[in-house]
This record gives sequence, C-alpha cells and structure tokens, in this order.
Amino acid sequence: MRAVLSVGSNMDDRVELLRTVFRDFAGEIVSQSAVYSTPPWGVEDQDEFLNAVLVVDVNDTPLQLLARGQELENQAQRARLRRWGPRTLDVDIVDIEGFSSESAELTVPHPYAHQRAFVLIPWLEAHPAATLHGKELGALIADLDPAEVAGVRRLGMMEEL
Ligand code: PH2
Ligand code: MG
Ligand code: MG
Repeated sequence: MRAVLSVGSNMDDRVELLRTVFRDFAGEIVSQSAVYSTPPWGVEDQDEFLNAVLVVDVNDTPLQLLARGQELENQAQRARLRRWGPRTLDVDIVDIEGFSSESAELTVPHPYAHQRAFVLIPWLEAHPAATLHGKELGALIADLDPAEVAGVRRLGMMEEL
C-alpha cells in the first residue's frame, strides 16, 4: 500500500523528532521532501513548525499505518495540550493510493490537506505528479493565501540537517 505521510514538530529538538519517523520508515520510503520551516497554522502564538512529507510503500493496512504513526508520537512523549497547539511530533496520513475513509478513527484523504501550504508544498516536492481530490498540487497551492505560501521555507534534506 502506498501512502503519503505529513510529519510535523514544533517542540524540543524538532529535527531529531522528525528523524525518528524517517528512521522508522527507512526501508519503505519511496520519496521524501526536504524539511521545511513553516509558520504555525490555526493557533498562531506558538513556535514555528518543521514539516516534511514522506511517500511510503508499506505492508500495513490503513489502521496499522495509523497505529505506527501514533506509536512514534507516543515515543516522542506527545502531549495533546490543545487543538492545533504545540506538539513534539505529529504523524498524519495525508493520502493512501486507491483508498478513502471517513471512519471515526481515520479520515483519508486528510480533511485539511488541500488547504495547508505546510503539507502541499513538501508533498509537491516529494511527488510532483501527485493529485488530491482530482487536482494537481500546484493548482491547490495557487489557490492558497500567497502570504501563507511565502512563509514556508525549505531548510534542506533530512540527511543534511
Ligand atoms: N499542525 C497542526 C496545527 N498547525 N502548523 C504548521 N505549520 N505545521 C503543522 O504541522 C501544524 C500546524 C495540527 O496538527
Ligand atoms: Mg496534524
Ligand atoms: Mg495528527
């Protein structure tokens, strides 16, 4: 099963926390974006996030993949302080090829991915031909607030950080 993961962190050692996800999926990564610095979305009085996107090929069901992400979040001592608030590590399933779901546990594609520059810009880098809801990622990015797009800064590949 091929899936697109968005990872984010805005607490503690953000690069090392994101690296735990890159390590866990090391043998399963098909392509990866650079790590980006992104202004906090939703709750603005918090630190900048680091975000990246991984395209992975896994021998998991969607719920098994969700559980793997949650396990990594737990290992990062993730505390849910408030909605959209600070977090040590967030592992979100953005999309799964040939699969969609609106169950209580899992919504795929991710319900907000098409509106988030911090997801779309790294995803476009990892997979330029990708589409979401039948639209090219570049077209979705063009519909966003230009200030939000401009705030997303490419830092470099994980291996170089
Ligand atoms: N995640 C959120 C809320 N806001 N902002 C940025 N820049 N990056 C995120 O990953 C992020 C966010 C909830 O998961
Ligand atoms: Mg999230
Ligand atoms: Mg999440």
